[in-house]
Amino acid sequence: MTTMKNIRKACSSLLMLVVLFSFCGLQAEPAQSGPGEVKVFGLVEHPLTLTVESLRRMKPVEKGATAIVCDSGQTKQTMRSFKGVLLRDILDSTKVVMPNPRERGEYYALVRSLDGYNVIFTMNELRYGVAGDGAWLVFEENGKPVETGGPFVIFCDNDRANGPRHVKMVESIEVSKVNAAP
Ligand SMILES: Nc1nc2c(c(=O)[nH]1)N[C@H]1C(S)=C(S)[C@@H](COP(=O)(O)O)O[C@H]1N2
Ligand SMILES: [Mo]
Repeated sequence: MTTMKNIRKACSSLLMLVVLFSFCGLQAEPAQSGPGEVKVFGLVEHPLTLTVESLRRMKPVEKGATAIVCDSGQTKQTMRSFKGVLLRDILDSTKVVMPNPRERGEYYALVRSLDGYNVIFTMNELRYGVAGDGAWLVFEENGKPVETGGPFVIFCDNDRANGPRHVKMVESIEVSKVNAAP
């Protein structure tokens, strides 16, 4: 009888642990990306640690001549080509946890850089707007590893002025939700 009790006790502790760990999966673990890595974390089922190698396996797209233009109108950088993966596809592959679809407009991805130049993209603009087709995590420019602000940059190639949302030295991408008042 006591053994049965013990087994039952052990089972329920194990269950508690499993529940605890599955919740931990949804916690915003600190983004300690190593060099050559971009951590994708936050409100996602499958956090990712992206590298050039893992991005290559995600069917990257190569695009042609592009200029980075500041909102002053000044051209900051030109490239003959770049290669990257859509931010939307990266986020979709992490399975963003969104239990209430009515709150979909409150979710965003915060792109952080090593020097603290950070940019948010909302999940709605990526899923339903033109930024979804233009926001790239770029790992190659002119057929080579990214030189200016590499190894990873994110920018939105169809922004009217694409300098402000051009993030160099990308460190991490955190999926989060605003604290909207009820
Ligand atoms: N990490 C990081 N990315 C950044 C910036 C920055 O200061 N740090 N400046 C932004 C701005 S305002 C523009 S216009 C473009 C080009 O900046 P540049 O003047 O450094 O070439 O990069 C953007 N990305
Ligand atoms: Mo700028």
